Amino acid sequence: MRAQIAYILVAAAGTRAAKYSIQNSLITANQPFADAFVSYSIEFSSFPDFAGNNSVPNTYSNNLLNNIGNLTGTKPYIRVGGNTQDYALYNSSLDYALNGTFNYNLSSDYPTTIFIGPSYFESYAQWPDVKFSHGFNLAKGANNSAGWQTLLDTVPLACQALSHGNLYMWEYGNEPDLYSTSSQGPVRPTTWNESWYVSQWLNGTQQIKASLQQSCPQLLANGTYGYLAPSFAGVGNHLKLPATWEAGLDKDQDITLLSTHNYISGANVLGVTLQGTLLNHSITKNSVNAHITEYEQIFPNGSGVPLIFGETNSLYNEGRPGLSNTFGAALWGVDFNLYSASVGIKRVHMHMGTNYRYGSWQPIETVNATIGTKAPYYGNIAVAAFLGNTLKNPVSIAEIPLADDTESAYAAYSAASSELLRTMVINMNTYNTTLDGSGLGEATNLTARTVRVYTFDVGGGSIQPGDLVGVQRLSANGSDAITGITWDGYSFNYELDEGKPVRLANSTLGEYVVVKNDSTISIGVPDSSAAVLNFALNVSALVNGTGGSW
Ligand SMILES: *[C@@H]1O[C@H](CO)[C@@H](O)[C@H](O)[C@H]1NC(C)=O
Ligand SMILES: *[C@@H]1O[C@H](CO)[C@@H](O)[C@H](O)[C@H]1NC(C)=O
Ligand SMILES: *[C@@H]1O[C@H](CO)[C@@H](O)[C@H](O)[C@H]1NC(C)=O
Ligand SMILES: *[C@@H]1O[C@H](CO)[C@@H](O)[C@H](O)[C@H]1NC(C)=O
Ligand SMILES: *[C@@H]1O[C@H](CO)[C@@H](O)[C@H](O)[C@H]1NC(C)=O
Ligand SMILES: *[C@@H]1O[C@H](CO)[C@@H](O)[C@H](O)[C@H]1NC(C)=O
Ligand SMILES: *[C@@H]1O[C@H](CO)[C@@H](O)[C@H](O)[C@H]1NC(C)=O
Ligand SMILES: *[C@@H]1O[C@H](CO)[C@@H](O)[C@H](O)[C@H]1NC(C)=O
Ligand SMILES: *[C@@H]1O[C@H](CO)[C@@H](O)[C@H](O)[C@H]1NC(C)=O
Ligand SMILES: *[C@@H]1O[C@H](CO)[C@@H](O)[C@H](O)[C@H]1NC(C)=O
Ligand SMILES: *[C@@H]1O[C@H](CO)[C@@H](O)[C@H](O)[C@H]1NC(C)=O
Ligand SMILES: CC(=O)N[C@H]1CO[C@H](CO)[C@@H](O)[C@@H]1O
Repeated sequence: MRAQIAYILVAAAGTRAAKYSIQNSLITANQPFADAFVSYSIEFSSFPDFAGNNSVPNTYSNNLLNNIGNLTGTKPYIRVGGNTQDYALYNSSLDYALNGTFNYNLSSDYPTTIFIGPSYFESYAQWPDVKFSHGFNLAKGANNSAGWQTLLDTVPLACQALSHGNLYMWEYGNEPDLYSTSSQGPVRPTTWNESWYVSQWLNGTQQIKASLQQSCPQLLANGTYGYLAPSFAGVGNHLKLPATWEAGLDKDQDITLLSTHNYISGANVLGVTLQGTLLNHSITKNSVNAHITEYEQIFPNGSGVPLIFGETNSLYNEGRPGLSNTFGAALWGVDFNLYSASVGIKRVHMHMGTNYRYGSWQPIETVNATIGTKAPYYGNIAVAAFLGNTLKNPVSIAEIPLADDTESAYAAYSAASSELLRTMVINMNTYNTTLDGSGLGEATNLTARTVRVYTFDVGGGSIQPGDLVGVQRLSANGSDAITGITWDGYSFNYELDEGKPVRLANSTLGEYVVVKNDSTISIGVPDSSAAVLNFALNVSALVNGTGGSW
């Protein structure tokens, strides 16, 4: 699982006295999946909004997925699930996709009483070349006859919808570690424990398999059958992952991916701030590392069922406006995803739903939010571009340790040749440009924006003094910006070309730096922005204006 890379890099902050030296040590790098590291999780009740149906497909969402596919070689895999998968019952007479009823005492963001009709499954046909997991209802499925009947009724519908080479995996139950404690209402008594969960999970998944044998036997062939599980909400809840594994969760050897969920903190937790909570590298590391520590309790050698984040984002309870929807959250997303890759998380599904504050995009117009590409999406694009086309050239990602919590850096190496492909610096010092960081209006008392200079020693490999190295930037006016964000001069806004890439005329084209005689390379990175040194980019094409990085 771990590959050691013999590259030596020295990163020094040119504007400050601190010198980051990791000379004479090996960088530990990890290789994420070559397919779809950048993936999404879509709230079960919002899936029809995101994907559309046979009469009204959501082509805007598809354009945004194509952008990532064009960068990495694989469109994101979509996990359809979340809290609402465990509320959904099937109604064969319903002539539209989903009848959701809100109980504002429980949540104002998603319905907690849900019926789905046959047309719900049309949504799986709207995005070419995308693989999906479908989340079955365990909370009700293993609890009452209507729930069990829903399982029997929907396996044939889901498997037919996912019989076109578009099945990613199955899922049975969302965050069952919280079933007896859920703030949206407990669905199991306090005696709920690991072995009880395992017996219900095994019973239900055995039924799913039996139903597939009846309805879609081809989906039991050649390794297509498997689960992402147990989809626990986090580390240290009422049910524990190691004890669940010990209790025989994988007795049938059908768990293909060990899926766990993560949020850094909560939308309504007191004291949460952009700089103190999200744009803090140690907090991000600790949050991710807890899962690695837990995983190693099950697989001490780090090799076993691969570990993924099946659902994750910044702040649970759907994010907080002014934090989760800002450019700062996009920078957090880059740090979170690349750190995860560097410690062995194989794939990351960023969660979203209609009107969610942390969503990468809003798929339809509602009274609560305008349709459009949101700041976090630009972070997803930056991660995709940093990994590059991993189908053609799989990469290993290493964290380059820096001194401060407000900055981080990563290196991407070719997994095959160990050649250094790209380096990214994320400068997470906040910088406000709106009125008191509100996201609205313009600040009247702008201070100068600090540019920090980072120097890397790139000697010892194929990179030579005099080489031109392409620079790509993730930029916005400030960490509080919620619009006007660009990656490498491109906008993916809905208003411009329905989410397709549009190079802004006023953006810098073809920025590059030159490797110095001492084999170092320096790059200035403004506060609240990220920059990629792309050693694999054809800079002369850019300089001549004959090419673009897209
Ligand atoms: C991106 O990929 C899609 C689907 O493969 C393709 O139709 C589209 O032309 C590509 N767009 C760009 C800008 O490369
Ligand atoms: C099922 O759908 C039909 C048609 O819309 C409706 O009349 C019926 O009340 C629904 N049943 C439930 C349990 O919601
Ligand atoms: C398809 O989507 C449109 C737009 O959301 C909606 O009006 C229509 O009812 C949907 N059709 C079905 C069969 O769900
Ligand atoms: C939608 O669900 C609500 C709540 O269960 C129910 O009262 C209503 O009849 C349902 N509507 C349809 C068309 O099924
Ligand atoms: C919400 O809570 C209020 C106050 O406890 C209660 O009166 C009301 O019936 C609840 N609503 C629902 C839908 O449960
Ligand atoms: C599986 O669960 C269903 C529904 O709760 C139940 O009817 C059935 O007896 C269970 N089967 C086993 C083997 O426990
Ligand atoms: C069903 O849910 C109820 C309410 O939480 C609980 O008391 C009961 O034990 C559950 N039964 C099963 C089989 O999960
Ligand atoms: C969405 O808008 C409706 C209507 O204004 C409002 O009742 C509801 O609380 C809003 N939801 C959220 C999550 O803000
Ligand atoms: C502008 O100055 C005021 C008064 O000193 C201060 O309260 C506010 O936070 C400042 N705004 C920004 C964006 O720095
Ligand atoms: C930016 O604005 C936010 C919200 O008002 C504030 O908490 C933060 O301290 C400000 N940051 C800077 C660097 O001024
Ligand atoms: C660059 O162009 C875009 C799109 O036309 C515009 O929204 C933005 O304000 C411009 N930026 C600057 C710095 O002029
Ligand atoms: C992923 C894969 O190879 N799927 C194939 C499994 O086998 C069936 C038929 O047996 C094929 O249709 C699938 O394409």
